[in-house]
Amino acid sequence: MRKRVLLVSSWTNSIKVLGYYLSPPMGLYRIQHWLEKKHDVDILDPNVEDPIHFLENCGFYDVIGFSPTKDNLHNDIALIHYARKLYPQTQIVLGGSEASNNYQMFLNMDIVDFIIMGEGEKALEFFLENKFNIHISPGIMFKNKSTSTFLSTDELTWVTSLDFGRLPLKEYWKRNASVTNNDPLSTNCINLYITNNCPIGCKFCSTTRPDVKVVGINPHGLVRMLEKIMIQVPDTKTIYFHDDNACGDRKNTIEWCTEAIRAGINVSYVASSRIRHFDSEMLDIMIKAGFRKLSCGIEAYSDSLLKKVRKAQRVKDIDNFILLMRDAGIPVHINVILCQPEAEIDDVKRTAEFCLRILEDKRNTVGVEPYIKAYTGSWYYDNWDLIEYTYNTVPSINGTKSEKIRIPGRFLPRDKKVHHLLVQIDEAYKTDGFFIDKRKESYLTAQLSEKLCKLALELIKGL
Ligand code: B12
Repeated sequence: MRKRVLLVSSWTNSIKVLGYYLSPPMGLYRIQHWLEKKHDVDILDPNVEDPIHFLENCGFYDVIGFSPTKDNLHNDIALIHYARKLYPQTQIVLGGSEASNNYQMFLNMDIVDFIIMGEGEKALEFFLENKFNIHISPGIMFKNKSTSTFLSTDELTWVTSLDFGRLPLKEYWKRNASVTNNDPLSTNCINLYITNNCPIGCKFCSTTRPDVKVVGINPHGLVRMLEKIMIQVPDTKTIYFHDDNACGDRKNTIEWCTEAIRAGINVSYVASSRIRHFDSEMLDIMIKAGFRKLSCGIEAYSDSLLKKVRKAQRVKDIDNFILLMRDAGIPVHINVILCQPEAEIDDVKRTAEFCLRILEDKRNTVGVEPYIKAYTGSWYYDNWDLIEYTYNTVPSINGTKSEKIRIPGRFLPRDKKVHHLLVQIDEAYKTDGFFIDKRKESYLTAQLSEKLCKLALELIKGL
């Protein structure tokens, strides 16, 4: 029987976060696309449409699925309460990274009927068709991020090729441009995700799955999809592959880039991938296809810290990568985290100095986080004792319950000096005019990086 389903993305509800919020919820659009033939699925994106007004006027849905994120948990929970109040007969389900990893909290709050873990396409389809069978006694906990609902290469290829004309891209592009000052590679940019699963196992990551293989879209299918994007959304200037391992399959990357060159697709590409995925022959073809920047997680410029954090790369790999990119003439975006839980002061110093060297080439950008944000599902969340929590208030919507919820904020460093440095950086964020002004409005992490690295190095001198 056809069911009416509403999928709701995470509700930022803060002008300050719009800079981060650069993309429509591609995961939910993917599920909609997957279920289209069998069910009527609508998407509510609270960041472009007033969710309260929508819920009050949308009528009954058989199932409402929420996709909460940690940063917006208070708003997401408020909407869940309100949906429950308006439609007590509707089944409320949760999915996505936060729900899959923080399931215990949601179950304890007793606000949802089911939590659907992992990739949502097949799992939600089974759920809607009652192809699940739970006969367990009360009190039994059941956690199964089953790999049987993972998509295969062909399925991933099909489901990613959405009707792109349906996405509210123009609205996101407008906001994006105002935060990035029309930076060419962020203007009219579509974020895509062409692989799933990351097996690396970094201790700070909440989505890594060391037990599963990466599945990627097939090269021919990817080129057909790019052609489709350029027809459906002809203003597109850049396609940003946001994967952890977008170029991890060398053969596939060379194959699709070669085919895209032949097809004459006129768009720029940016991709995030590991620093060890590239070589000069591959880069040559990628650049000819239209790659204009590569983005990699460096995390720390220190072998001992990289080892501790289980990042499968060393300083020598980082140096090789930077040289390779310089020779190829392609700029990079790199991400690092300064005051990591297991960092010593020398690790922070080397990392900050490294960032400033990278920034000497003005085309490069660096995202510097002062600390590791705490997400459930990561190794640190399960194993680190120094976690700082914050409290947020779930707002009441037309009489629904308002309550305080405890959110994991960040992992604190063990080393006394690194901890002290972090406290001083916190202080500078509150007192230094540059940081105050920037953080007043929507901004990108990369816009603070140079100043933050210089500040850290200055403060380290005084420790
Ligand atoms: C691409 C990406 C972005 C892009 C685009 C985000 C977007 N709006 O789509 C950009 C760069 C903009 C971005 C920004 C941020 N991101 Co981000 N991002 C990702 C990344 C790498 C991939 C997400 C993605 O597109 N996956 C592909 C799609 C198809 O999958 P999906 O969205 O997960 O959806 C699938 C399943 O999760 C599931 N599902 C999802 N929702 C639901 C709901 C239901 C009902 C069901 C049944 C299933 C289901 O089914 C979907 C289809 O299979 C993930 C990490 C990862 N590897 O997943 C982090 C991730 C989602 N981001 C994260 C964070 C923290 C952020 C930022 C806050 C970072 C920051 N600056 O501080 C911002 C804020 C974004 C926001 N306000 O929501 C965290 C969220 C953690 C959490 N527990 O809340 C993640 C998990 C990374 C991490 N481990 O820390 N991000």
